[in-house]
Order: sequence, then C-alpha cells, then structure tokens
Amino acid sequence: MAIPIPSRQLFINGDWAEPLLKKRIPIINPTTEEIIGDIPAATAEDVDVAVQAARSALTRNKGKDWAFASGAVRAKYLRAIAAKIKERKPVLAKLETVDCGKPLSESEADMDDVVGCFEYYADLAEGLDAKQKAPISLPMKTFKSYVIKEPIGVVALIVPWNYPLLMATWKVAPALAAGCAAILKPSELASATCLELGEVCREVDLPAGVLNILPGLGPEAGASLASHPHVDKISFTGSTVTAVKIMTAAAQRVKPVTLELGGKGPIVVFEDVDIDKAVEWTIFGCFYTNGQICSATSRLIVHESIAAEFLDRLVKWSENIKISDPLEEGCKLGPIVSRGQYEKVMNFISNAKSEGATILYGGNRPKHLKKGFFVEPTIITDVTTSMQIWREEVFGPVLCVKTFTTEEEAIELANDTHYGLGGAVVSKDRERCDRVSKVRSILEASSKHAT
Ligand code: TXE
Repeated sequence: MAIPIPSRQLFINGDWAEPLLKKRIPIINPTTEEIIGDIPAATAEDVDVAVQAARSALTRNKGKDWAFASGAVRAKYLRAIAAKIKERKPVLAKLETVDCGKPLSESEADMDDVVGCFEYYADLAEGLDAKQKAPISLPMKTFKSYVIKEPIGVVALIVPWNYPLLMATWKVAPALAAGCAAILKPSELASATCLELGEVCREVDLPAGVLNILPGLGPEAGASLASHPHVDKISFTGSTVTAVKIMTAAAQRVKPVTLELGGKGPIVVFEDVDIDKAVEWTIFGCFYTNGQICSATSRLIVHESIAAEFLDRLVKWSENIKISDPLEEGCKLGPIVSRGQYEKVMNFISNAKSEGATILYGGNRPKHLKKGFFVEPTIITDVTTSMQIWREEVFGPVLCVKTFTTEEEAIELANDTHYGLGGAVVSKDRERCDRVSKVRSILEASSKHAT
C-alpha cells in the first residue's frame, strides 16, 4: 500500500513558507527507486529569513520570550511535542521507513526514543530554574557567586539521514530546553519526518521562530547556516569531510561547534564466550540500520581458537537475515539510503577484493530483489590492517574480520583506527571486559606506537 507523503514547505517563524527561489528536491524511495514526492530546498535567502525569525523569537518582547521563559514553561512545550509524536507514531514510523529504508520495527523504536528524548529534556529544563551556588569560597563576603545557565542564542542543527527524526531530536530537544532558538537542517536524503515536526510545533503552538526547519542541499542551506553571522553555535552530525568545511566556516567567526562524525568500531570476541550469543551481538553491531550507524562495530576481532566455528555460525545467521521491503513484517535488512551511498558501499567491497581480501559471505545485491539499493550482509576475511576495508568507514552492512591470540594483540587491533566513537568487548570475564574497554588500554597501545 502506498504511503501518502505530505507535501510540505519550509517551516519558518511558526508557519509553512515556500522557498524564496521555489526550489524542490525529489524524494526517492530507496526500496522501489521511484520518486514519491518532494521536499522544499532552502537557499541562502531562506536561511537569512529563518535566522532573523529565530533571533527575534529569543527576545521579541523582552522578559517574555523563549530565552527568558522559565524551564517549566519550556518543559510544557517539550512534553506537548512528545505527546503529539506519540499519537502519530504509526504514521511517522512508516514515513521514516519509506524515506530512508530502515526496517519498520527500527523506525518504530526510533519514534519511541524521540518521545523519550523530548520528555527527558523536559525534565532537565525544569531543573534549570533552580539557581545553583557555585562551589567556591570567596575571600570577601560582599562577593557572591552563582551558576546560572543561559541560552547560547541561535543554534544551527545540521543532521544526516540515518536517524532522521531521532538525530534531529537529540539536538532540537536540548537546544529548546536550554532556551535557544534553533534552525534544523535535515539531510536532503531524508527530511520527511523532520518536516512533520514542523506540523507538530504548529499544533502545540510553540512560539513562532523557536524552531525553524530548513531542508536543502548541504553546500547551499547547510553552508549558509554554518557561515551565517547571526548563528551563535553549530551542532553537526555527518561526515568528516563536511565537518572540516563547517569548522572552517565557523572559525572565521570564532563560533563554537559540536561535531559527531564517523567511526570504524571494533567488536573484540574472546575465547570464553557463548558463541551463538556473541554472533548475535556481532550481527546487531554491524548490520542494524543496514550498517549505516557511526558507532557500528564493523571490525570483528575474534580469538584464533574459536574463529573457524564463530565464522561458520556467523555465516549461518547471516543467511537467515530477512532482506526485503523494509515495511514487510520481519524485515531485518532494508535498502541503503540512496543510489550514491549504495555505489559507495559496493566500491568498498570491490576494492577489498582487489586488495586481496576474501568475501566469505555476501558482497552482492540480493538476487531475489529486482529493484532497490539493497546490499547483502557481507563478511570479509583475509584482511590486513593496511587495507581500505579495515581503515575506512563503509556505512553499509559490511563486516571485516581479523583474529588474535593475546589480549594485548586484541587491544592493539581494536585501537588501530583514526576514528573514535564506539566499540564492544564480548567475554564471560567481566573484569577482562572492564580492563580491555578502559581508555587506559587505548593509551597503553598508542604509547607503544609512539615509542
Ligand atoms: O554526509 P554529509 P553524507 C558518513 C558516512 C557516509 C558519509 C557521507 O561515512 O558514507 O558520511 O554521507 C549537510 N555545509 N556519515 O554525504 O555530507 C548535509 O546536507 C554544511 C556519518 O550524507 O556529512 C546533511 O544535512 N552542511 C554519519 C549533513 O551535512 C553540509 C551520518 C550530513 O551530510 C555541507 C551520515 C556543507 N558544506 C554520514 N555539506 C554519522 N556520524 O552518523 C553537506 N552538509
């Protein structure tokens, strides 16, 4: 059954506004490769209008507006947004799945998290009302010190497409709770649910300009936001290449940025594990959301003594992963978000082959699906640490494997990456898990490289 895609405009100053240059971007369903609608594309001109709206939302009538509202007032709006999203969960989850290709069960879980996140920051907003004494003793009684948390001003929130509404919420909810006015820039590859947040804001009468939503191309809408003189802070999640551009633009105006970028996370599996359970974690760590997660554990580092048995069972589990239209019941792997990302993933696989690695499982488009940007869950062995597949983030369902014999070797392999972010250690020995996952073990490994 076709999912109706709402036709939306930009969300500026509490209402829908046609982009000044009337540009639009098609929405392509990654499962069918069909155009199913379009989204408005903001340009520099729209960014100016939205920034102006956000600025005046902060201080329109001094003393009454968002920056001056109590935490309790802001919390009331955040809870109202959470309640509306809860009501719309079935529709929003379907829309997310059709737009970005993740299995429906995952989109449903995302919507629950969205609700939880707005509620969580509502609680924190209330906590902001209490004036805290600073924990320092001052030499003279005439001086007093307090900690008062003030909003930073207008913030630009630039998000990617792998968790469209959830990632937006991780930025929007804390910004609004803190009394900032925000401009959300969703990814051009998946903006549909973020635009629905505009409709929710209208329904709960969020004061005009507090949240503005501007989908559009990165180099146009995103870059204009990053360099805008009246944006006080930028929060960005996405690729390192784009982060460098954003930091460079922000540096011109000495503007603070918060970045969350890529990863190449390890999962270290010791010899004492319950193999089936560890296989299940490995599958979850690398193939959830089609592997399009910055903290995906896409490098399996498994103890030599169990490697053969482990890989055997990993392949059997992979054979049973249901790859289908992500709206279908039981789907565990949907398509990659776009043709561009699909081609990127396929290139990684073919480069791995040409560098001498072995494709133990997968590596192709699933034969039973004639359309869509699908990639089989892929397991790659005979990998060396200089290969691209070991070093670079794929952002697809692709796992590369190495074995180890000593704990020290496992730690070295796990930390052999220039990315940060997540990692996992699987063992029945809790002390070992704590020891290996400690930052100290990373420092030890890196100091060895330095000497
Ligand atoms: O990211 P971009 P893309 C990684 C992952 C993926 C790769 C490319 O490896 O394969 O990045 O994905 C906006 N100024 N991650 O091309 O370009 C853009 O419109 C300002 C990791 O989608 O970084 C979108 O809203 N903004 C990641 C956002 O930046 C700009 C999640 C992200 O797009 C801009 C996604 C510019 N010049 C991809 N150019 C994670 N950490 O979870 C683009 N944008």
